[in-house]
Amino acid sequence: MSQKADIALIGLAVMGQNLILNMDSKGFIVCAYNRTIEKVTQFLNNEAKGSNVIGATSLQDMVSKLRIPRKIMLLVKAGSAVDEFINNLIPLLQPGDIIIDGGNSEYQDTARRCNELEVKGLLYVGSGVSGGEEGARYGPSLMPGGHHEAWKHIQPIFQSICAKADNEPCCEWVGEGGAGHFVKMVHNGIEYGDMQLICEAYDLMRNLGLTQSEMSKQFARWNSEELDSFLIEITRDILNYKNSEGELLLRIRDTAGQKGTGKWTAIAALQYGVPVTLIGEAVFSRCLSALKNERVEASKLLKGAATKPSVANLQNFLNHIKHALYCAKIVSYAQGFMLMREAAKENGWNLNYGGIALMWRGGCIIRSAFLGNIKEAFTRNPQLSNLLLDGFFKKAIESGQESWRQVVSHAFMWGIPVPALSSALSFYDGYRSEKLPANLLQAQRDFFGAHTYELLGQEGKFVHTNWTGTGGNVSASTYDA
Ligand code: 2AM
Repeated sequence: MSQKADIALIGLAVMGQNLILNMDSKGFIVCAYNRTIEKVTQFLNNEAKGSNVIGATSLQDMVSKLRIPRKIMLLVKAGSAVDEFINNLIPLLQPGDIIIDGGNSEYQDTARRCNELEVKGLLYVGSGVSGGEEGARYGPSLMPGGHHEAWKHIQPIFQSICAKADNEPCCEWVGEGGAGHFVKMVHNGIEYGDMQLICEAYDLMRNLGLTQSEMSKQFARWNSEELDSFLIEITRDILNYKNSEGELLLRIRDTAGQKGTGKWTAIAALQYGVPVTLIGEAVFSRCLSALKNERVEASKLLKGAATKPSVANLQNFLNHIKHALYCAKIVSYAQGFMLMREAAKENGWNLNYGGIALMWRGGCIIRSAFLGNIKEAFTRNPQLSNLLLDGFFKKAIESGQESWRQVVSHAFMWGIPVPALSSALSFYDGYRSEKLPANLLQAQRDFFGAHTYELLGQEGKFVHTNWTGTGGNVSASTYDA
């Protein structure tokens, strides 16, 4: 009888194949399976040729080839395919066996599956996997959550195959239920935000007349400073990329889709009531970009600003753009962590925020030096309520905010859209405001709908005023006009 496999992996699309090869290269024996069985043979005869990977011809065959407790990882399309596999696996498994979903599942689905499998005595893990094809093969960022009992069984595999940053694994246990997939969702939302910020910086620079090669040089410089990150690095290379027809970027259509986890992050932000404005703007910017035909028509009809983009000292302004990008990025991450904190409170997750920063520090799309700074902030103060209050980031915004304000106000005067840079600045100004105009809002609500308001110094006591003298004195507690 040949050696039993350490883990099975179902789903031989690009992520699944690369994760298998990664596990194999770390000395684990992996059993590969796929709905379309021919793909197993194809994989064994090609990509996995010469490896220790074994194949399975059916789920029964796969289950029989696994060590106990069995560990089965799904990398199939999120949604019903995951439920189908789980349902087919249940009768084949024993209590204590572990099913892991490494796809981009919605965190509520993961929480539900955890509950369903718990009843059957099975352990369930929903794990975020980030880093794309390359990450999956050589070291992804992994964000596992679900039944904690499963962690000790999968930890050796997960922490061996994941990326390492500063010699530490970019994979830690995240929390109960859907916590792992929630954190992955926020990661993707932050990725949307980072990309939008970079696009806005690019838009400003091209409007100021910089060539692609000049912009590439700027990104190269920023990549050697505090903005050092994978997304800045690839932007540098994209701007430099030429094929036989010249610069490729110039010929790419300016429309983007937004159907994935970025949108879910914005939805979660609204559901939890957390002002994650930058990611929201990043999603909406994609929606606006998709209205290409309407924009083309509108561009012929609607006039913009009278002032043409130009600056007296270009080098100075480019430096302002860098600071604006950096300050807005701090706000975006602060907002993302605010969302995780609120979700943790509501779902009873004990999230380790420094650990999350470390998981994102390497392997994934948002990997950056900046996440090292966030990790350090949470090491300095594990109870840190908001990143903006950490000494390092507070100082960074103090030194960059004049530049940030210059950039946003110039962009407005020039008529260049900077929704992420500007909404982040408005958030910053709102967050640091002792007084916001919501007193007027409360008065308006009470005026037209008798919704009541609180008086300063009498918090918790709700009163109603008959503002016009003609309405009644009765307040409305349920009516929402
Ligand atoms: P396939 O090769 O048989 O299509 C990514 O699409 C992966 O998810 C592939 O391994 C694919 O299997 C699998 N997949 C997609 N939809 C599925 C479904 N409804 N049931 C099972 N596997 C599915």
